Amino acid sequence: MTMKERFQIRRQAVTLFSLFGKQLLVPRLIWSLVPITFAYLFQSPSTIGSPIAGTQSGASRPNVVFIITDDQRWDCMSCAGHPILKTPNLDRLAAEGARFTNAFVTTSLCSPSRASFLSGLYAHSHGVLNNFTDYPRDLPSFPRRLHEAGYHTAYIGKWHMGEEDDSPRPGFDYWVSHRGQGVYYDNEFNVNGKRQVIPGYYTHVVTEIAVKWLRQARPPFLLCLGHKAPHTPFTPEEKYRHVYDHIPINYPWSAYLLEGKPRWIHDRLTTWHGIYGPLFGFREKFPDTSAAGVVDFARFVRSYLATLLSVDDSVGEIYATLREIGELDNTVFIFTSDNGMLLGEHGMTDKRAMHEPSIRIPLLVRFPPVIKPGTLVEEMVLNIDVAPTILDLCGLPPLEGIHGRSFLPLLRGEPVVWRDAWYYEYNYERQFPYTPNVRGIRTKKWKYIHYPHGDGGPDRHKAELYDLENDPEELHNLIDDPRYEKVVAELRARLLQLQQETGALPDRMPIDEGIKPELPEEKIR
Ligand SMILES: [Ca+2]
Repeated sequence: MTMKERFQIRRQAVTLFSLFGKQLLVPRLIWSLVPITFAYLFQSPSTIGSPIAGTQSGASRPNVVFIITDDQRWDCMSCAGHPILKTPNLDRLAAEGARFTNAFVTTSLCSPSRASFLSGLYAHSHGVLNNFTDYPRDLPSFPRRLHEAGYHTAYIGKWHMGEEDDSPRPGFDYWVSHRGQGVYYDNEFNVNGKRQVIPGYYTHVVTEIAVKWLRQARPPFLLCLGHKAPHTPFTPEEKYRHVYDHIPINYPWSAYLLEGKPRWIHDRLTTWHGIYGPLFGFREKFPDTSAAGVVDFARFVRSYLATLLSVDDSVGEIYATLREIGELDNTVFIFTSDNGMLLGEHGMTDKRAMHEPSIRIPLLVRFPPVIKPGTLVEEMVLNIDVAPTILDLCGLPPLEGIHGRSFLPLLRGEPVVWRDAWYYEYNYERQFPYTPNVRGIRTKKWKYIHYPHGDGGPDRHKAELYDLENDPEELHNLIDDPRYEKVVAELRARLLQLQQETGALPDRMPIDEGIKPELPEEKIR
């Protein structure tokens, strides 16, 4: 029996079981026997009597490699058409698997998004609403579900939920991570409970640890690999430090076209998160609104891009290791990022806002038994969909009561009715007073964003409306145009409906204390 056939049998068994057993609480032992029983029922006559490889040990389930970068834009891969970057290893994943052209995060901020990836829940439900809150110890996650099903599990690299705690988290047999953001060189890691500084460049250090772990991992295994790159302060490794020095880089056009935009976007220009501000340390004298100041901005962008070359090398090493240990095609290989990054669009740096470069993420999935090479998925998928998809691919029961949805049918290329709208949320942070509270809805054609004050009263910032089909760069805010009143009313009603459906009401959020020029504390930058 081929891998693909075995996979289909398990899928059928699980689907059938879920029809009858969805509402039942089934002890884990019984659950583990059900797929075996159904698998026998669904075997072709020629295979009945021969053992199904690994059904008792779970060894026939696919492995999972989940690689997550930090702040990588959706277009920062050559397969996504980036004009400068060359990422042959990411391109190979896309060529041999699926690339999602419309993948988004429901909150464009590190910790809330990471918790959504793990749990399948919106931030208002998992409770990780800022970068200082840890993932709740009692909240189910896809790694824990895999661990409970017998997977050998590892978390290696940036975790970044909870600023102070680096101790091993539940659900992982092997743990190598650290507090907060970490540093690019000679980072201190907590290795299974013991702190040690590991010399070298972060991307390579975590890759080397991951490669070692993979060589001794017992299938089925789950490797979560969290990169620091390309997060600020962008620090390329030495060999790539000057690779883009010759590339001319300017402020994007949209930075000059702020007419019609809400006032807070103008106010942000000279802050920590604006193009005329300190650029995360790349500009010494600020604010600098002069044309000559673009020199600092160009260094900033080049450094960001160059950190991704090491990430691409890392993906190549993980790929080669999987092939070397004979597990490449039996591994669900996922590559993504926790959020995007504005590189000057609308005068913004950073993420948090609901504009496209912030909320879009790269998403690649390679798994030959299910996915045809070169698959392109255009439907709108979200970070909350990843956990249910992984469990679905592994033939495991879904996490209960989550918001995300398995996109396995999209990977298979099956016709399926998919979401046509989704809800976005971000809460104002006193530590980073450069973005208001954000609530919004995105459909294929429209995006409506508004900025509640947080006291339940009327909004104090202008809202935004974009026709994404005709204005994908979000240059023309249509909110003041009376021709779109009906569209806005419909989008507002749909937004409320989505909030109701995801349990986001009553909608609690901090009070917006305004956009401020002050810099964030050094240790949380
Ligand atoms: Ca991030």
